[in-house]
This record gives sequence, structure tokens and C-alpha cells, in this order.
Amino acid sequence: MSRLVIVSNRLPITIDQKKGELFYHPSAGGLATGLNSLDTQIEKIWIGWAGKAIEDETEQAEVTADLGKQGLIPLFLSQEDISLYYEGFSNKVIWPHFHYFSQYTTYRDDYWAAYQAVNRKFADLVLQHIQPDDFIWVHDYQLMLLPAMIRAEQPDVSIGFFLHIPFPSYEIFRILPWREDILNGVLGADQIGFHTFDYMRHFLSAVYRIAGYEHQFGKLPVGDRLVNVDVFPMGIDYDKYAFPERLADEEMIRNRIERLKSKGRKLILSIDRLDYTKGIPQRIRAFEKFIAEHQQYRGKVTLMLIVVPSRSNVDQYQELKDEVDTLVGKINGQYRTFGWSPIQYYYRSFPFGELTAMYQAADIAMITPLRDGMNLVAKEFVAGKETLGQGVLILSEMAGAANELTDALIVNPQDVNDMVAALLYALEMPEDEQAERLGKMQEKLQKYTVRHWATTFIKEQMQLYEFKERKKTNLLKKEERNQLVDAYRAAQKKLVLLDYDGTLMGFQPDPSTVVPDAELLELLTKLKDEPGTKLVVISGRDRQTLDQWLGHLGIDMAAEHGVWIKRRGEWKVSSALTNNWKDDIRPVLESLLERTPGSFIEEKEYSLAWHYRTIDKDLGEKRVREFRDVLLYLTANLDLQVLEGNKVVEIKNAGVNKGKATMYWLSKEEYDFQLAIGDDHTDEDTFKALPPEAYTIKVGLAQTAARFKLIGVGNVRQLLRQLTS
Ligand code: GDG
Repeated sequence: MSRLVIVSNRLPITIDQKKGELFYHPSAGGLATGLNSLDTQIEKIWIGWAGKAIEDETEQAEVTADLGKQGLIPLFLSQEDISLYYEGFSNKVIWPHFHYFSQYTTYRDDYWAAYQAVNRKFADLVLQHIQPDDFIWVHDYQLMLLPAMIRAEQPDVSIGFFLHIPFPSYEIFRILPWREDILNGVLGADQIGFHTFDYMRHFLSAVYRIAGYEHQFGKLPVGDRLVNVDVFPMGIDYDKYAFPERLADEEMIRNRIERLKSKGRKLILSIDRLDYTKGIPQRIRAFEKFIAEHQQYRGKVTLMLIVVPSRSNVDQYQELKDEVDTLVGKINGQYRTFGWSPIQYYYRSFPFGELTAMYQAADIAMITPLRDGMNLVAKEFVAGKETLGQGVLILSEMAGAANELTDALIVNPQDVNDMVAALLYALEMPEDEQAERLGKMQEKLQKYTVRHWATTFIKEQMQLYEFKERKKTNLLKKEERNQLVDAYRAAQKKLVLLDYDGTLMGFQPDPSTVVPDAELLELLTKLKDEPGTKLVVISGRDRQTLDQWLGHLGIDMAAEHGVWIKRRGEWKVSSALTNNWKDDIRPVLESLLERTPGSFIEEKEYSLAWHYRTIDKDLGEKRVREFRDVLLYLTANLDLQVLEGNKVVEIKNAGVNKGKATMYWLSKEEYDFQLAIGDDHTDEDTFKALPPEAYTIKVGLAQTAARFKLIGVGNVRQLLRQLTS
């Protein structure tokens, strides 16, 4: 039976020690709630740090035994691990950097070493406990190397990863010296989830630019695997906040609400952990400006400022605390009157009952982080208004939640005037507008709960595992591969047509460096020596390069997409071709080049090509679009064709293509088995020229005339190896 194995930095408990005895308190965070509400059919285990440095081995054994009964498996970290991996790399590198506070990013190798080592510890513990058919779900920024570490030892196990914080734009991400390792770590997962599409888009862009993997509709071919990248916005346990009296003392909640409302003032609520990402000083300043500018509200509004202590070992958090204290002191000092303090400031956390009483009592919640992955407080406040139906949410556009809570008053947290205007608008909003806005948001939150979030993530991960995706994209399945190999073995005369770049070899920024490696040469040698096999490499490259790299194998080849044909050791031009048109076309490509530094022109005997592999893909595609019409116009009367390949545009004689080259070999001999493999547009002609029963295989996931697909070069080589073994 498969199980769900959750891995997160912290286990959902806190451990207390009183008089030598251990006490365990469950901590009901969003994640724990979501997972608890998941289908009970599947067994769940949870692996994470116990939250406390326990060094004594007997005590560790005791904790492990106690927690094991609840399906929790603790990892023990030393004080040093905690300070370098958790407070160090996690909270002084990734946290600030991913929230666009790169001025706080600390570049220290010892933090990085500890991050790697602790991720390794997690991996070892996970590997001790998992079975091959388990579903593993790794959480958050503390464990970004873990998916690849698990994958290395358990290549077929299903791994999901969810990032709870933003993924920054490539321009920010690229600054990190450890960027590539971090990406490759996460890419060990089969499914990678984010709160919003923006984070997903930033991630895919970083993956493309740094690791070179290009996605199609969120599916990333990584080596021989297909990784699913998707958006899963996290919700809340709606009923918990809508009907808190079901969980907490109802009378206490009622008393608390009455007390909060007793002064008859409008209450503006602000709740966050003490964190520079939350925009607390900016919010206080906006409130100050509001009471300075709108005297009529003095004595009539109160800002309830709840700041929950957090990460007090990190310098910036202490500085922030001082800043908040000073600001509050200054404003209260300046505006306080007899019986009114503008800001009621609490630096502590509150039990659930009191928290929900505040949600209910507040007229306005002002939640204006400078950056926030999602922000659950905003959602909880809206749910908390279920019964009363009155209240206004002012929400930062920089919070992930702003994508869903579009009926809030959305503000830019750095724009103090925008925030002041929103406060005024909120205070004066008619009740029916309040109810309408809340109603719309509540409807969404009720539907997209944390349970929905966890279920969707896991369901999608399970579907991936069931190879549904493979069926959809006609990836060559194992049985089909075996059939192909059997057919090959059974046949007498076999034609094997292989494209070179993107099929036998991966792409490089500089095409001249894609020299065949020893493994490939050995594979091709074996294949050509297989009895009854005619092996042909059919490429867009010029014949000199092909000869230099593969000539010694003595195989047949087609160069320049079939302009040149090499059979029985001799090159021939396929038909009467001209190249006097080059002088007309070259200037167009030269002006393309001038407009696009970094691209380059390749001149072959009978064709001209413009390559944009080394520049930004979007820019290259824009240029192609701009120049396509000019080229088509110029080539129309010249009996030429414009071919768009993988990051290259090629102009050559019409009527020459890989399909024609394929026909050439088909006309020379009869074959009872045909196999063709290729990765780009130009290989489509090969596929189309072959009879329908031929084995045609496209490398990559794009639309194709081929019968099957393979993800990458690795799979192609695996297939060829099977043919020759
Ligand atoms: C990270 C991301 C993302 C707060 N004060 C009290 C209290 N809380 C509870 C709230 C809420 C939770 O803490 C805070 O969650 P947030 O989402 O607002 O923020 P982070 O802690 O920064 O969480 C964030 C989240 O992960 C999930 O993916 O949304 O963007 O930064 O549930 O209710 N609970 C109690 N007393 C308090 O004083 N009992």
C-alpha cells in the first residue's frame, strides 16, 4: 500500500520539557490541517525536525518512540545545525533573497555547507523510511536540495515539492552563487507547486536560463523525466475561522468581541509575524499620515497592531523591532489624547479564540506585506466575517492572496498615499458594498480550502505517477519499446535514420562544440555493424563537419538537410541546385545580426542559416516574426524555402528536405523495418516520407507527425543501446 510521506522542516508539534518530563503539543498550522483532512484511506507519515535541540541519545530515542505512535518521525539537529542551516542559509539567504530583500542576503559558504549537510541528513532519514511506491511531498525553502537527493537513490519514487514563499524573478535569483544547485535540487521532484502563476513563471524562466530546460505548458523535460510545474494556491480551513465557537469557548469569544468594540471606535487590525517582508513600518506610517490628514477621525479609529515574535536571533528582526517600537511610541506620543491612543501595540501571539475574536471585531484588516508567498491571515479575516457580513480587507498587491481576493481594496504597500486613500475609502464604505465584496471572497475561500489544496496537489502527483501524462503525449512506453526492438530483431533489412543535434547529442550554445562523445561513437559503431542494418545520419549540418565527426564510421549520411547525400563513401549533390541567390539573402540575415548581438550566421554550400541559440529565446522569436515576411517575400521567386528549426532559421533550395533524402534511401533498396528519430521541424519531413508502419519517434513534446515521442537524448541512447545489445 502506498503511503503519503510529508517532509517539512518542522514537525507539526512542539516539545516542552518540565521537570525532566517531555510534553508534546500539536501545532495546528495550515499545512497540518490540510493534511489531516485528506482522504483517510491513505496512510500518512510526517518527517521533520523536532523543533528543539535534543542532544542526549536516550532522550532522542524516547522522543522517537513517543512521536512514532502518531506517525511522526523526528530528525534531530544540533545547535550548530540550527544556527547555520536554519537561521543561516534558510533565513539569512533564501528568505530575504526570495522576498526581494537581496540587501539582506548573506553570502557565506559555511551556511551553504550546513544547508547541504542538513538536507543530506533529511535525505538519509527519508530514505530509511520510504518504500518505492510511496508518495513523498517535500515542503518549502529549507529543503530545496532534498528532492534530488532522494531521486539519486530512489530513481522511480514519486516526489512532490511545494514552495510556500515567492519564487523571485530571474534577475534576482541569478545573483545567488548557489543558484544552479538549488534549481537542480528542486528539479529532482516530479511535481513542483507554487502559490501563484507569477512564481511559477519566474521559476520556469530561471530553469530555462540557468539549467537550460525548456518547458511546454509547464511540463519540463529534465534528462529522461518529465517534471510537472503547476500553481496550487493554498487555502484555509474555512469553517474553523467562520465558526470558531465550534472549537473555542464561545462565551470567551463573545466577551472579547464586546470588549474590543466597547469604545465605539473603528478598529483597524494588523497581524503578522515580526518580519521585514510584512511591511509593518510602512503600514504604521500610512496610518500616521491618515490621522494627520483626516482630523475628523482622531479619537475615532484605533490601529490594533499585533506583532508576533519571530526569528529573534536574526539581526534584521531585532532592528525591525526597534523601528516598530520607536514609530509606535512617536505616534502615540504625538496624537494621544485623554482616553485615546491611536495605536494599541501587542508584541506577542494570541490563542486561537482571541485571534478569531479580533477577526470578528475588526472593522478593517490592513494586511500590506511588501512581499508574501500567500498570506493566510487575509483569508482568515475574510472567513471570520461569515456571520457578521461587515468588514473591509485592505490587501497588498504583493501578497500571493491578492490574486484570489480581488474584491479586497488592493494597494501598493510602498505607496503611502494609496494606503491612506484605501483607509479612507474603507472607513466610509457603505455596508452593502462591504457585504458584497466579502460575499464574493467568501465564496471562493469556501470552495478553495486547504483541504482542496492538499487534495489537488496529491491527486495530480498520483496521476502523474500512473503515467497518464505519458499516454496523453504518446511517449514511447516500455512495452512499445520492447515491440520495436523485437520487430528490429525479426527483420532482415532495416533502415535506421537518425538526426544528429537534439537527437543523438544535446544542444550547446556553440554548435561547433557538439563533437560526438565516446559513448555515442561506440553506439553508432555497434548499430552499423548489426546484420542487415543500414544506418544513416540525416542532419542539417554541413558535410565537412559530418565527415570530420562521423566519417570514420563509414556510414551513409545526409548533410544540409539532404542537399548532400553520402552513399558508399561518396558525397553527391542531390539534384541540380543553385547558390547564386545567397547574395540577395545574405544582407537580410546581416541586418538581423546587426539588430541582434549574440546571434550568428552560418553559411553552408547551398544554404544560409541564422542561429539565435545564444540569445534570449523571446528576442530571437520576435526577430524571426519580424523578418519572416521579408524572407518569404524575397524567396518566393527564387525557388527557395525558409525553414524554422530549433532556434535557427535556414534558407535553402526548395524541394530539398530530409523527406526527399529519406525517399532517396527508400528508392535504393527495400526494407522490412524502418526507424527514424529526430527532434525538430526539419525531421517532420523524414517522418512523413516513411510508410505508416515505420517506427517514427519525435524527441521532445511538441506536435509531430511521428508515431511516438521520447523526452530527451538520454532516452534515444537507451533505445539504441537496447537495439544493439
Ligand atoms: C508562510 C508564507 C504563506 C499569526 N498570528 C497568530 C497566529 N497566526 C497564524 C495565522 C496564520 C499563520 O499564523 C500565518 O500565516 P501567513 O500565511 O500569514 O504567513 P507566514 O507565517 O509568513 O507563512 C506565507 C504561508 O507560509 C503558507 O504557505 O501564506 O506567505 O510567508 O494561519 O492565523 N495564530 C495564533 N495566534 C497568533 O497570534 N493562534
